[in-house]
Amino acid sequence: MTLYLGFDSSTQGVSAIVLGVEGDRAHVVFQSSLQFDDALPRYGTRHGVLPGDDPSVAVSSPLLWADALDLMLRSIGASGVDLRGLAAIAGSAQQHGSVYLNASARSVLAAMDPARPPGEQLARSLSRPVAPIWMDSSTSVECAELAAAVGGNLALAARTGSRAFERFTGPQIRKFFKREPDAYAATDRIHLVSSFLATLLAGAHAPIDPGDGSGTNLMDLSRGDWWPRAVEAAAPALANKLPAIAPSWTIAGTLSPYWQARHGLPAAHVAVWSGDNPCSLIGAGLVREGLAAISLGTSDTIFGLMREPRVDQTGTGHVFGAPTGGFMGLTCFSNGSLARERVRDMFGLDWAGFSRALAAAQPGNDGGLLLPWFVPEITPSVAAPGIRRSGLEPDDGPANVRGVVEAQMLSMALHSRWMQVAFDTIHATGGASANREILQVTADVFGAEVRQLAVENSACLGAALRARHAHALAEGRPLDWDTIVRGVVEPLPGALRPDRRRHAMYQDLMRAYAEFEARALGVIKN
Ligand code: XUL
Repeated sequence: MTLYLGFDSSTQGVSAIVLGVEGDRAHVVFQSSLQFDDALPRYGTRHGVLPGDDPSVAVSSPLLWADALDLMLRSIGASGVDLRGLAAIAGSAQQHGSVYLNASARSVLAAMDPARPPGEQLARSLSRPVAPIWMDSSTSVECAELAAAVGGNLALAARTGSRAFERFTGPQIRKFFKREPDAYAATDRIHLVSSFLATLLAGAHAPIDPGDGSGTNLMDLSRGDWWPRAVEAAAPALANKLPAIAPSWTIAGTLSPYWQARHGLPAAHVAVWSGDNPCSLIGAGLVREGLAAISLGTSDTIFGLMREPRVDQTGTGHVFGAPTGGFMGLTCFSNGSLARERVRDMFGLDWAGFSRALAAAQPGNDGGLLLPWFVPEITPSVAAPGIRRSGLEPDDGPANVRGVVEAQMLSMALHSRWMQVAFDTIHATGGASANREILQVTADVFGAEVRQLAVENSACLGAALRARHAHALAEGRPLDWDTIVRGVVEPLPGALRPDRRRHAMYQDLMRAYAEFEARALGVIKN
């Protein structure tokens, strides 16, 4: 059996999935996760973040990520999976985070002692002991500076796929250069979390893929390469410090002698790593345009493949490179489960009661609408939260339950229009995707078939599938993406089909919702 290993180094922990392929059949033979705080308490993280005084700052430790990978490899070995058949490894990582290495990294990586864990050996190669991560929001000034230097946020979004965002790597690098110019000058290479971990496995500097490169505000989306104007605006001499950008299926190298000796592993291919969102695209089976995924979790997200790099003119959506080539659109909503829970609790319901209440109200709520902004919203941008109702009684349980679900689906459909993709099929993931009443509203609003996906960690699975894809290509036996996902990413039986009449009704309601939203945002004056 040929094995492919996918890692996912996320905010709070690391996961691994081993895919076994025999003939043309592929299946998961190993799956496990560990939490950074529990597995490596000596780093002192809380939920994967180092404690600090400033709530806008979020940093973690690259050495922790390295040691966690090591622990995970040990636990795969201990599980009895025979890794001698390992052909390739790829990975997924939290996006935007950055790792700062000095010039010693090359020699240190090449001469690591297999008797010792990686973290302590790498420590002297860091020019910055901590890595800012995606939860950091301390760079508003640098965002404004970067946007101004390239002709404004619309110009930045048109070229890189996103307006300037605090968590994106370009503004983060700029802040580091401004605050710690000496440490910046001593930095030889700036990696993303993804390319840092690929570098560690290959024992030599690995490239960044376009999926994660597009999370920096520095990459020219359509060329899949750095945009010199943004790179120059971010910090001096930055072009010399950034790794190359290479297609997602590039083989960065083979597993270094360190890992081979330490865990008894073969000289497997190391494919370039990518961000967790691009990897999820593959792990959710979105390998053609027209398929979208909706993830209903703490926050709700909609994403899908786009052949062309269309950009959200309102500045809330993102375009990332897709691991299949092409692009992916992604829009995130902060009032996801949280908003559903607030309405559930308002009426003293459990989830079964929530479903019954949803079914008890008429689809469309007789034109009644609700804006579900219990906390500040990302899409559309709402800084001062507060729910609003139109034509809905505040004490009518079923109408409010339906109101929040319809608002979320109408908002998702409205704010993903910029992708200009007619979604015919939606794969639903995340906690609330178990609720078929909610998914029926999704199907009716989008006019698309909705299928529940049972995959637990689509980013990690996507990484394992990417390892197989990259390896097949490198061996001169390329496999198309349909073949890669077939039999591994299969939705559960029982798709929810849209009702034509209700879909037409929701098309009208969406216009009313858009107007209600615009009024609340002050875009249309009352
Ligand atoms: C995407 C983002 C998050 C992280 C989480 O822009 O910031 O989804 O990738 O790991």
